[in-house]
Amino acid sequence: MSRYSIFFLAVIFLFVCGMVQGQEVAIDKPYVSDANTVVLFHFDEGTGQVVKDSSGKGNDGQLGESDSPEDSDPKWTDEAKFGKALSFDGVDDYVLVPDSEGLNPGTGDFTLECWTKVPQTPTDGMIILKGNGTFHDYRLYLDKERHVIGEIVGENNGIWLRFKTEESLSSAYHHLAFVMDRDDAKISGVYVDGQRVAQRLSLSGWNNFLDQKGVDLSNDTPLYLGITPWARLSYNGLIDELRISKVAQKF
Ligand SMILES: [Ca+2]
Ligand SMILES: [Ca+2]
Ligand SMILES: [Ca+2]
Repeated sequence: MSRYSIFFLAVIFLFVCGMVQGQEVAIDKPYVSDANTVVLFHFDEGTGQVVKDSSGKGNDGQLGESDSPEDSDPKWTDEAKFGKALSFDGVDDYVLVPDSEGLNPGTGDFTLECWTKVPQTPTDGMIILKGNGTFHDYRLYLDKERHVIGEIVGENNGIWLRFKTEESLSSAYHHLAFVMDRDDAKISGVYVDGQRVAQRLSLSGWNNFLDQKGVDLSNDTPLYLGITPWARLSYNGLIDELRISKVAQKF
């Protein structure tokens, strides 16, 4: 094999490694869909009952309980990170995305991301959730002190893994991400504005981070944005640019 062939193969190898591990992604502009994107919302419609999935995977969402105007619809707003965004009232607003295979990461890596702006009054609530609270869920949410929490649930609701930031979120627009590299506790965690900030890893039912490896995070519930349906716990804040990817994203 010639030196050039070896060089060429090495370039291909590095390129493929990059694809598998995820390219570094920019957060200072609207997301662009790539091979790892399973759903992508720009929330730029500004009107109507549908949030359009720009990933090409057909995971469109609906405002509130039905496709009619109602109390549970979040409101369109110009107070966006890019273009338009959705405002959730902290009472009953949510977006529902029907279950699809692509929204289940299975045993693989994944990343949940969005931009959000919250009031400085105590607030908590779900931002991104797929699951029913009892098994194989993934979640990104805030607690009452505006700590950001990324969580997965195992075989039952007593088995879970949780990353929780130590700092409260300020009232500016922030980029949040929950990255799960199923093999690596140092890459996994909550990212704020592209930085893996100080946070605590808690486990219940698992003894260490790697115990969750191989657990299939698949369920048949819808994807919910802005609400914990069994508790009717609604998010109080603005959400813009939301993406789920089947890769541990790098920022
Ligand atoms: Ca509706
Ligand atoms: Ca409402
Ligand atoms: Ca937008």
